[in-house]
Amino acid sequence: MTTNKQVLKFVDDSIALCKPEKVVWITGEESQLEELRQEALSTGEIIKLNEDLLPNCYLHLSDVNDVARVEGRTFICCKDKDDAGPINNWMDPQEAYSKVGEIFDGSMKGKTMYVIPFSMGAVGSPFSKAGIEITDSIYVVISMKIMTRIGKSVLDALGDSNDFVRGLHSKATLDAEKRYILHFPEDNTIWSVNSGYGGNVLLGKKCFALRIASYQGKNEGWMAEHMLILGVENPQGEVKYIAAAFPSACGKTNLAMLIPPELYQKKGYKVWCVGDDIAWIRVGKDGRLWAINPENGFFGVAPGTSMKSNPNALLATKKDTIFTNVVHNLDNNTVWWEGMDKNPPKNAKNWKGEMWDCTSGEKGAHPNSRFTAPAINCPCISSEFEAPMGVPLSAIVFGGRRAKTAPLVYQSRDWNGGVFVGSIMASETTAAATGAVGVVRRDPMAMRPFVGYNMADYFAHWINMGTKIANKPKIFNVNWFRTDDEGHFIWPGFGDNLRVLEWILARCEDKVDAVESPIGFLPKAEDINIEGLDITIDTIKELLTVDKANWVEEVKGIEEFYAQFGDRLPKELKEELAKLKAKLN
Ligand code: OXD
Ligand code: MN
Repeated sequence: MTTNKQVLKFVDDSIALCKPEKVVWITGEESQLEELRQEALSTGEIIKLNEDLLPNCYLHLSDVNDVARVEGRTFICCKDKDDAGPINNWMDPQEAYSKVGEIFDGSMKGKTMYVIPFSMGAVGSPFSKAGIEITDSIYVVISMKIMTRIGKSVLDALGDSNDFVRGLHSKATLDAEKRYILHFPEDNTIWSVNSGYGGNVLLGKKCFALRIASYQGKNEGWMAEHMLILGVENPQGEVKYIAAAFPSACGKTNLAMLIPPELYQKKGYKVWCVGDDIAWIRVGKDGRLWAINPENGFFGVAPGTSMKSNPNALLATKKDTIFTNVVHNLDNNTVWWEGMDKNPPKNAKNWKGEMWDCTSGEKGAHPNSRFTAPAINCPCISSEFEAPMGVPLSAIVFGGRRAKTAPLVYQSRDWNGGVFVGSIMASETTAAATGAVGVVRRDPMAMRPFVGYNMADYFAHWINMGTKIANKPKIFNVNWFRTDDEGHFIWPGFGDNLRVLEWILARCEDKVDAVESPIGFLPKAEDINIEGLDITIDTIKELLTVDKANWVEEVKGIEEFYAQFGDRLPKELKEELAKLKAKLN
């Protein structure tokens, strides 16, 4: 399929190591994919769902010990330990190749090796990058078909270039003790073994598009970020784009596919989804930042997705979708999960494949069960989804789950102030889960598990990018999760978040004033539109308060977090922290 010598060498080396019985190059043709689906059906790796209700949809159940990303077994393997930094797990590359090479050795004996050429970003776009994933899993092949662009056209676009990521995956024996997700940023290489879970094995996603790409971006002058991208269309038909970073379980997919409140719909507002998880961002010729979504599909968390919470996501899963670890409704051969509706199926199997009694109190779907759905299925997918140069960003938004500290929205004073805001991002665990409200996990730019190098250098890269952008987007922080004294969310969230985005875009266009606070610019309460909402302006005032005592505590947490980076922390962030402290005094 190619004469690219480096590609051929990578495949030959992988064959020599894994010793498969057979090698199949994935061409991207539907007939080949259909053959593979048939084979996976015959072995039980996937189950065909009701063709009338869920055409071309499949159910896959993973091993019960293999249901999530494994941060503890995820490593950055670069020569110098300091280049991985204090947040990442580090392994010496030689040690990693040798130790994990032993696990790969012969791991595909008697099995077929699939060679998947894939592109992150539209094939041929100057923003895009190619990868080759080698795997022994048909589930990976058919999932990569949804999540990326695959096949011969990728190799044709790559030509003789050596600029591709080498991804090697084997399920091996699924031994959790020997599970490793290794990244060799200096070699453009990813090794993943003993897992079949999407986040560990769909190597285009977290491994390439975030960990390896963040390292490439630092060296090549662009950014790989854990961000959704959405477009807000106003009644005049103008679309402005926002990229937003939130840690897991803070509603990225919901925001990306937001349904405007009725009032806004009537006025003519629309929201378009460009991406729900990853953004690759470059400086355009016009001096603005331009972003693409390098992915081709959504790997979304199923539980909680409903016609109420996110109809666009649910509708995206109605065809051509693979469901993993959800409930199998045996009466009509469809799927179900907690939070889909109030009618759990009576005759059903749970995510472990056991008969499930919906009255037992046990969950039927795994909390991290997923749908893998093509982006083009989404009713609100942006017309610019495939645009080779992406979309221009008006605003960058950071956010987390904070009960008290962060106001509903605030704007940073400038770019470096915005980098500071991103660097101090944090999310709180909930009382229900831990028994203690306010256990803060620092998750800068929502990239804690995904920066492929030293996070201090990642901060420096952000600062440095600021010097290259003539027309900088404005940077904001939002918090949909402020609670009252009884622990109830104050802000309605979901579609009503558009009211906050409206203020953000008005700020970007200098159409609205703001008030100074120690942490940045706050909206005037009357500038957040509450028309049609069941809350008063006093509630908005409450949502916008910045409690000094809370922030003095917050500063202590930031200082502690920053301390681990030592001298590598950019002086600009130390200055921003000093400014904040001064303003709080
Ligand atoms: C994640 C995901 O874990 O997107 O962040 O799956
Ligand atoms: Mn994610």
